[in-house]
Amino acid sequence: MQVKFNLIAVAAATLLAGSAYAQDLVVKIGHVAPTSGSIAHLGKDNELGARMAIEELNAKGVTIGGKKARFELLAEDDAADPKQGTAAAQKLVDSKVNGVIGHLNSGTTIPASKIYSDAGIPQISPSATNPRYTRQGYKTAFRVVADDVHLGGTLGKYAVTQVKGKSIAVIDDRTAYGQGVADEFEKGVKGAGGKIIGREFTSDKATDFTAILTSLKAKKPDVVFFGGMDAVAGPMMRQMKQLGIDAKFMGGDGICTGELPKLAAGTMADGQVVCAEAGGVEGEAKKSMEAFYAAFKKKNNIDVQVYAPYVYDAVNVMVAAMVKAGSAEPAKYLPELQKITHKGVTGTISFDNKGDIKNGALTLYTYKGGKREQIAVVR
Ligand code: ABU
Repeated sequence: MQVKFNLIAVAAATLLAGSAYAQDLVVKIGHVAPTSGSIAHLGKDNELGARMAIEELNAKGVTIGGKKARFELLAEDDAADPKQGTAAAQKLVDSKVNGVIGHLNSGTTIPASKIYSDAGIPQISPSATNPRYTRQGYKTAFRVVADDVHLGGTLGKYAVTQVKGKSIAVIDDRTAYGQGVADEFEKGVKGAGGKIIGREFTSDKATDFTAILTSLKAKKPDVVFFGGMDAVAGPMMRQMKQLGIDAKFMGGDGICTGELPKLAAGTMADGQVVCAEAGGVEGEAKKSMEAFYAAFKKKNNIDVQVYAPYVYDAVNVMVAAMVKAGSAEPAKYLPELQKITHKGVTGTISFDNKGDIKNGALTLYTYKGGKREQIAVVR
Protein backbone atom coordinates (compact mmCIF):
# COMPACT_ATOMS: atom_id res chain seq x y z
CA MET A 1 0.00 0.00 0.00
CA GLN A 2 2.83 2.34 1.02
CA VAL A 3 4.73 1.52 -2.25
CA LYS A 4 1.62 2.29 -4.30
CA PHE A 5 1.22 5.62 -2.47
CA ASN A 6 4.88 6.53 -3.15
CA LEU A 7 4.50 5.76 -6.84
CA ILE A 8 1.44 7.99 -7.05
CA ALA A 9 3.35 10.76 -5.23
CA VAL A 10 6.31 10.49 -7.66
CA ALA A 11 3.97 10.53 -10.66
CA ALA A 12 2.18 13.59 -9.28
CA ALA A 13 5.50 15.36 -8.63
CA THR A 14 6.63 14.58 -12.18
CA LEU A 15 3.38 15.91 -13.58
CA LEU A 16 3.68 19.04 -11.46
CA ALA A 17 7.24 19.61 -12.60
CA GLY A 18 6.06 19.19 -16.19
CA SER A 19 3.22 21.62 -15.71
CA ALA A 20 5.55 24.15 -14.02
CA TYR A 21 7.61 24.08 -17.22
CA ALA A 22 4.45 24.28 -19.30
CA GLN A 23 3.52 27.40 -17.33
CA ASP A 24 6.66 29.25 -18.44
CA LEU A 25 5.55 32.30 -20.33
CA VAL A 26 6.64 32.26 -23.98
CA VAL A 27 7.11 35.84 -25.21
CA LYS A 28 7.46 36.27 -28.97
CA ILE A 29 9.33 39.35 -30.11
CA GLY A 30 9.21 40.10 -33.84
CA HIS A 31 12.14 41.77 -35.57
CA VAL A 32 12.13 43.13 -39.13
CA ALA A 33 15.02 44.54 -41.16
CA PRO A 34 16.50 44.03 -44.62
CA THR A 35 18.76 41.01 -44.27
CA SER A 36 18.94 40.65 -48.04
CA GLY A 37 19.75 43.25 -50.71
CA SER A 38 22.21 46.12 -50.84
CA ILE A 39 21.88 47.11 -47.15
CA ALA A 40 21.80 43.57 -45.75
CA HIS A 41 24.89 44.44 -43.68
CA LEU A 42 22.77 47.01 -41.81
CA GLY A 43 19.81 44.65 -41.43
CA LYS A 44 22.08 41.96 -40.02
CA ASP A 45 23.62 44.51 -37.63
CA ASN A 46 20.12 45.27 -36.31
CA GLU A 47 19.15 41.60 -36.06
CA LEU A 48 22.34 40.73 -34.15
CA GLY A 49 21.53 43.52 -31.67
CA ALA A 50 18.10 41.94 -31.10
CA ARG A 51 19.59 38.45 -30.71
CA MET A 52 22.07 39.69 -28.12
CA ALA A 53 19.28 41.20 -26.04
CA ILE A 54 17.10 38.07 -26.27
CA GLU A 55 19.96 35.72 -25.36
CA GLU A 56 20.95 37.82 -22.36
CA LEU A 57 17.35 38.07 -21.11
CA ASN A 58 16.90 34.30 -21.36
CA ALA A 59 20.25 33.68 -19.66
CA LYS A 60 19.57 36.01 -16.74
CA GLY A 61 15.95 34.88 -16.26
CA VAL A 62 13.07 37.34 -16.27
CA THR A 63 9.81 36.96 -14.35
CA ILE A 64 6.66 38.50 -15.75
CA GLY A 65 3.54 38.36 -13.60
CA GLY A 66 5.04 35.59 -11.46
CA LYS A 67 5.94 33.39 -14.44
CA LYS A 68 9.37 32.68 -15.81
CA ALA A 69 9.54 34.25 -19.26
CA ARG A 70 11.17 32.56 -22.23
CA PHE A 71 11.81 34.98 -25.09
CA GLU A 72 11.73 33.93 -28.73
CA LEU A 73 12.88 36.12 -31.62
CA LEU A 74 10.85 35.88 -34.82
CA ALA A 75 13.14 37.55 -37.35
CA GLU A 76 11.83 38.62 -40.76
CA ASP A 77 13.58 40.07 -43.81
CA ASP A 78 11.76 42.90 -45.61
CA ALA A 79 14.58 43.61 -48.08
CA ALA A 80 13.96 47.38 -47.48
CA ASP A 81 10.93 47.03 -49.74
CA PRO A 82 7.60 48.55 -48.58
CA LYS A 83 5.52 45.64 -49.99
CA GLN A 84 7.72 43.01 -48.35
CA GLY A 85 7.61 45.14 -45.20
CA THR A 86 3.82 44.95 -44.93
CA ALA A 87 3.88 41.21 -45.76
CA ALA A 88 6.42 40.65 -42.95
CA ALA A 89 4.28 42.72 -40.56
CA GLN A 90 1.16 40.69 -41.37
CA LYS A 91 3.11 37.45 -40.87
CA LEU A 92 4.23 38.59 -37.40
CA VAL A 93 0.69 39.66 -36.46
CA ASP A 94 -0.61 36.25 -37.62
CA SER A 95 2.09 34.60 -35.46
CA LYS A 96 0.68 36.50 -32.48
CA VAL A 97 3.89 38.25 -31.51
CA ASN A 98 3.80 40.20 -28.25
CA GLY A 99 5.71 43.13 -29.75
CA VAL A 100 7.83 44.15 -32.73
CA ILE A 101 11.24 45.77 -33.00
CA GLY A 102 11.65 47.37 -36.43
CA HIS A 103 11.59 48.00 -39.17
CA LEU A 104 14.97 49.47 -40.13
CA ASN A 105 13.86 51.74 -43.01
CA SER A 106 11.29 54.52 -42.81
CA GLY A 107 9.84 53.33 -46.13
CA THR A 108 8.91 49.97 -44.57
CA THR A 109 8.29 51.10 -40.99
CA ILE A 110 5.57 53.60 -41.91
CA PRO A 111 3.27 51.27 -43.91
CA ALA A 112 3.88 48.40 -41.45
CA SER A 113 2.91 50.63 -38.49
CA LYS A 114 -0.75 50.63 -39.58
CA ILE A 115 -0.82 46.82 -39.47
CA TYR A 116 0.66 46.73 -35.96
CA SER A 117 -1.64 49.54 -34.82
CA ASP A 118 -4.75 47.75 -36.13
CA ALA A 119 -3.62 44.62 -34.25
CA GLY A 120 -2.80 46.62 -31.08
CA ILE A 121 0.81 45.40 -31.10
CA PRO A 122 3.53 47.77 -29.80
CA GLN A 123 6.29 48.52 -32.32
CA ILE A 124 9.61 50.20 -31.57
CA SER A 125 11.76 51.26 -34.50
CA PRO A 126 15.45 51.51 -33.64
CA SER A 127 16.40 53.40 -36.80
CA ALA A 128 13.52 54.72 -38.93
CA THR A 129 13.86 58.49 -38.73
CA ASN A 130 11.11 59.90 -40.97
CA PRO A 131 8.91 62.03 -38.65
CA ARG A 132 5.69 60.72 -40.26
CA TYR A 133 6.12 57.36 -38.49
CA THR A 134 5.14 58.76 -35.08
CA ARG A 135 2.81 61.47 -36.40
CA GLN A 136 0.00 59.22 -37.59
CA GLY A 137 -1.69 59.05 -34.20
CA TYR A 138 -0.88 55.37 -33.60
CA LYS A 139 -0.54 54.65 -29.89
CA THR A 140 1.56 51.55 -30.73
CA ALA A 141 4.39 53.37 -32.59
CA PHE A 142 7.62 54.23 -30.76
CA ARG A 143 11.17 55.07 -31.79
CA VAL A 144 14.38 55.21 -29.77
CA VAL A 145 16.28 57.59 -32.08
CA ALA A 146 15.93 61.23 -33.10
CA ASP A 147 13.97 62.04 -36.26
CA ASP A 148 14.92 63.62 -39.59
CA VAL A 149 13.73 67.09 -38.58
CA HIS A 150 16.39 67.06 -35.87
CA LEU A 151 18.96 65.17 -37.97
CA GLY A 152 18.64 67.02 -41.29
CA GLY A 153 18.14 70.41 -39.64
CA THR A 154 21.24 70.05 -37.47
CA LEU A 155 23.38 68.88 -40.39
CA GLY A 156 22.13 71.75 -42.58
CA LYS A 157 23.09 74.31 -39.97
CA TYR A 158 26.42 72.53 -39.42
CA ALA A 159 27.18 72.62 -43.16
CA VAL A 160 26.94 76.42 -43.11
CA THR A 161 28.32 77.34 -39.69
CA GLN A 162 31.06 74.72 -39.15
CA VAL A 163 31.91 73.19 -42.53
CA LYS A 164 31.62 76.74 -43.97
CA GLY A 165 29.92 75.52 -47.14
CA LYS A 166 29.24 78.37 -49.55
CA SER A 167 27.74 76.42 -52.46
CA ILE A 168 25.86 73.36 -51.25
CA ALA A 169 24.40 70.68 -53.51
CA VAL A 170 21.77 68.14 -52.42
CA ILE A 171 20.97 64.70 -53.83
CA ASP A 172 18.38 62.26 -52.49
CA ASP A 173 17.28 58.72 -53.28
CA ARG A 174 13.52 59.47 -53.33
CA THR A 175 12.80 57.10 -50.43
CA ALA A 176 10.75 58.21 -47.42
CA TYR A 177 14.01 58.58 -45.52
CA GLY A 178 16.30 60.00 -48.21
CA GLN A 179 13.97 62.66 -49.56
CA GLY A 180 12.77 63.60 -46.07
CA VAL A 181 16.21 64.07 -44.55
CA ALA A 182 17.40 66.01 -47.63
CA ASP A 183 14.40 68.36 -47.37
CA GLU A 184 15.18 69.00 -43.70
CA PHE A 185 18.86 69.54 -44.55
CA GLU A 186 17.88 72.16 -47.14
CA LYS A 187 15.71 73.96 -44.57
CA GLY A 188 18.61 73.88 -42.10
CA VAL A 189 21.02 75.35 -44.68
CA LYS A 190 18.63 78.13 -45.66
CA GLY A 191 17.75 78.84 -42.00
CA ALA A 192 21.46 79.39 -41.30
CA GLY A 193 21.77 81.78 -44.26
CA GLY A 194 23.40 79.25 -46.61
CA LYS A 195 22.89 78.68 -50.32
CA ILE A 196 21.67 75.55 -52.13
CA ILE A 197 23.11 75.61 -55.66
CA GLY A 198 21.43 72.48 -56.96
CA ARG A 199 19.09 69.59 -56.07
CA GLU A 200 19.16 66.26 -57.89
CA PHE A 201 17.70 62.86 -57.22
CA THR A 202 18.45 59.23 -57.90
CA SER A 203 17.04 55.97 -56.51
CA ASP A 204 18.04 53.55 -53.75
CA LYS A 205 18.93 50.99 -56.46
CA ALA A 206 20.98 53.25 -58.78
CA THR A 207 24.66 52.61 -59.46
CA ASP A 208 25.46 55.28 -62.09
CA PHE A 209 25.37 58.91 -61.00
CA THR A 210 27.39 60.41 -63.86
CA ALA A 211 24.55 62.54 -65.24
CA ILE A 212 23.50 64.18 -61.96
CA LEU A 213 27.09 64.62 -60.74
CA THR A 214 28.15 66.19 -64.05
CA SER A 215 25.24 68.62 -63.81
CA LEU A 216 26.20 69.55 -60.23
CA LYS A 217 29.92 69.81 -61.06
CA ALA A 218 29.16 72.73 -63.39
CA LYS A 219 27.79 74.61 -60.35
CA LYS A 220 31.04 74.11 -58.38
CA PRO A 221 29.71 72.69 -55.10
CA ASP A 222 31.95 72.74 -52.03
CA VAL A 223 29.56 70.46 -50.11
CA VAL A 224 27.44 67.60 -51.49
CA PHE A 225 24.73 66.27 -49.15
CA PHE A 226 23.25 62.87 -49.93
CA GLY A 227 19.94 61.73 -48.44
CA GLY A 228 20.06 57.95 -48.68
CA MET A 229 21.96 54.88 -47.54
CA ASP A 230 25.64 53.88 -47.56
CA ALA A 231 25.22 51.33 -50.38
CA VAL A 232 24.47 54.21 -52.77
CA ALA A 233 26.71 56.81 -51.09
CA GLY A 234 29.87 54.70 -51.52
CA PRO A 235 29.68 54.36 -55.32
CA MET A 236 28.57 58.01 -55.51
CA MET A 237 31.76 59.08 -53.72
CA ARG A 238 33.82 56.95 -56.13
CA GLN A 239 32.20 58.67 -59.11
CA MET A 240 32.67 62.14 -57.55
CA LYS A 241 36.38 61.38 -57.37
CA GLN A 242 36.47 60.16 -61.00
CA LEU A 243 34.73 63.36 -62.13
CA GLY A 244 37.11 65.52 -60.10
CA ILE A 245 34.48 66.92 -57.73
CA ASP A 246 36.50 68.04 -54.72
CA ALA A 247 33.78 68.63 -52.14
CA LYS A 248 32.91 67.65 -48.59
CA PHE A 249 30.40 64.81 -48.54
CA MET A 250 27.61 64.97 -45.96
CA GLY A 251 24.73 62.68 -45.10
CA GLY A 252 22.47 61.44 -42.34
CA ASP A 253 22.54 58.23 -40.33
CA GLY A 254 21.97 56.10 -43.43
CA ILE A 255 25.51 56.76 -44.62
CA CYS A 256 27.10 57.02 -41.17
CA THR A 257 28.07 53.34 -41.00
CA GLY A 258 31.16 51.25 -40.46
CA GLU A 259 30.86 50.00 -44.04
CA LEU A 260 31.03 53.39 -45.82
CA PRO A 261 34.83 53.51 -46.27
CA LYS A 262 34.78 50.05 -47.90
CA LEU A 263 31.90 51.04 -50.15
CA ALA A 264 33.78 54.20 -51.16
CA ALA A 265 36.70 51.92 -52.08
CA GLY A 266 39.62 54.11 -51.07
CA THR A 267 38.22 57.37 -52.47
CA MET A 268 37.30 58.88 -49.10
CA ALA A 269 39.78 61.50 -47.90
CA ASP A 270 40.32 61.95 -44.15
CA GLY A 271 37.76 64.42 -42.81
CA GLN A 272 35.91 64.63 -46.15
CA VAL A 273 32.70 63.04 -44.81
CA VAL A 274 30.48 64.55 -42.12
CA CYS A 275 27.46 62.49 -41.07
CA ALA A 276 25.33 61.91 -38.00
CA GLU A 277 23.92 58.97 -36.07
CA ALA A 278 20.44 59.76 -34.69
CA GLY A 279 21.43 59.09 -31.08
CA GLY A 280 24.44 59.19 -28.84
CA VAL A 281 25.87 59.42 -25.36
CA GLU A 282 28.52 61.54 -23.74
CA GLY A 283 30.54 61.62 -20.54
CA GLU A 284 30.07 58.73 -18.11
CA ALA A 285 27.23 57.29 -20.17
CA LYS A 286 29.72 56.51 -22.98
CA LYS A 287 31.09 53.59 -20.98
CA SER A 288 27.99 51.43 -21.40
CA MET A 289 27.89 52.14 -25.16
CA GLU A 290 31.58 51.25 -25.47
CA ALA A 291 31.01 48.07 -23.45
CA PHE A 292 28.22 47.12 -25.84
CA TYR A 293 30.48 47.68 -28.88
CA ALA A 294 33.12 45.43 -27.29
CA ALA A 295 30.63 42.70 -26.33
CA PHE A 296 29.11 42.79 -29.84
CA LYS A 297 32.53 42.40 -31.43
CA LYS A 298 33.46 39.56 -29.08
CA LYS A 299 30.24 37.68 -29.70
CA ASN A 300 29.83 38.22 -33.44
CA ASN A 301 33.42 38.81 -34.56
CA ILE A 302 32.32 41.91 -36.48
CA ASP A 303 32.02 45.59 -35.56
CA VAL A 304 28.75 47.40 -34.96
CA GLN A 305 27.61 49.16 -38.15
CA VAL A 306 25.40 51.78 -36.54
CA TYR A 307 22.08 50.77 -34.96
CA ALA A 308 22.71 47.42 -33.17
CA PRO A 309 22.90 49.10 -29.72
CA TYR A 310 19.59 50.90 -30.33
CA VAL A 311 17.94 47.60 -31.27
CA TYR A 312 19.37 46.02 -28.12
CA ASP A 313 17.87 48.85 -26.06
CA ALA A 314 14.54 48.67 -27.91
CA VAL A 315 14.15 44.98 -26.95
CA ASN A 316 15.08 45.70 -23.34
CA VAL A 317 12.77 48.69 -22.97
CA MET A 318 9.86 46.63 -24.34
CA VAL A 319 10.61 43.80 -21.88
CA ALA A 320 10.98 46.29 -19.00
CA ALA A 321 7.43 47.49 -19.75
CA MET A 322 6.17 43.89 -19.70
CA VAL A 323 7.82 43.31 -16.31
CA LYS A 324 6.27 46.50 -14.89
CA ALA A 325 2.85 45.51 -16.23
CA GLY A 326 3.20 41.94 -14.99
CA SER A 327 2.02 40.88 -18.42
CA ALA A 328 3.30 40.41 -21.96
CA GLU A 329 -0.16 41.01 -23.39
CA PRO A 330 0.11 44.04 -25.69
CA ALA A 331 -2.94 45.84 -24.29
CA LYS A 332 -1.64 45.43 -20.74
CA TYR A 333 1.99 46.48 -21.17
CA LEU A 334 1.42 49.27 -23.74
CA PRO A 335 0.44 51.82 -21.02
CA GLU A 336 3.67 50.98 -19.14
CA LEU A 337 5.74 51.45 -22.30
CA GLN A 338 4.19 54.88 -22.83
CA LYS A 339 5.36 56.07 -19.40
CA ILE A 340 8.58 54.10 -18.97
CA THR A 341 12.02 55.44 -18.07
CA HIS A 342 14.72 52.93 -18.96
CA LYS A 343 18.46 53.31 -18.67
CA GLY A 344 19.95 51.63 -21.72
CA VAL A 345 23.36 51.44 -23.37
CA THR A 346 22.32 54.30 -25.70
CA GLY A 347 21.20 56.53 -22.83
CA THR A 348 17.98 57.03 -20.90
CA ILE A 349 14.87 56.13 -22.88
CA SER A 350 11.44 57.60 -22.28
CA PHE A 351 8.83 58.61 -24.83
CA ASP A 352 6.80 61.73 -25.53
CA ASN A 353 3.10 61.50 -26.31
CA LYS A 354 3.81 60.76 -30.01
CA GLY A 355 6.11 57.83 -29.15
CA ASP A 356 9.33 59.69 -29.96
CA ILE A 357 12.32 59.51 -27.66
CA LYS A 358 12.49 62.46 -25.27
CA ASN A 359 15.59 64.64 -25.43
CA GLY A 360 17.04 62.71 -28.40
CA ALA A 361 20.70 63.21 -29.22
CA LEU A 362 22.73 63.18 -32.43
CA THR A 363 26.35 62.17 -32.82
CA LEU A 364 28.31 63.89 -35.57
CA TYR A 365 31.07 61.83 -37.12
CA THR A 366 33.79 62.07 -39.71
CA TYR A 367 36.12 59.32 -40.97
CA LYS A 368 39.87 59.16 -40.62
CA GLY A 369 41.99 56.27 -41.83
CA GLY A 370 38.82 54.44 -42.83
CA LYS A 371 37.39 54.57 -39.29
CA ARG A 372 34.50 56.58 -37.90
CA GLU A 373 35.67 59.31 -35.58
CA GLN A 374 33.30 61.22 -33.31
CA ILE A 375 33.13 65.01 -33.71
CA ALA A 376 30.45 65.88 -31.16
CA VAL A 377 27.23 64.83 -29.47
CA VAL A 378 24.51 67.45 -29.86
CA ARG A 379 20.93 67.73 -28.58
N1 ABU B 1 17.40 56.53 -40.60
C1 ABU B 1 18.21 55.99 -41.63
C2 ABU B 1 17.87 54.65 -42.09
C3 ABU B 1 16.56 54.19 -41.90
C4 ABU B 1 15.47 55.04 -42.45
O1 ABU B 1 15.00 55.92 -41.75
O2 ABU B 1 15.03 54.77 -43.56
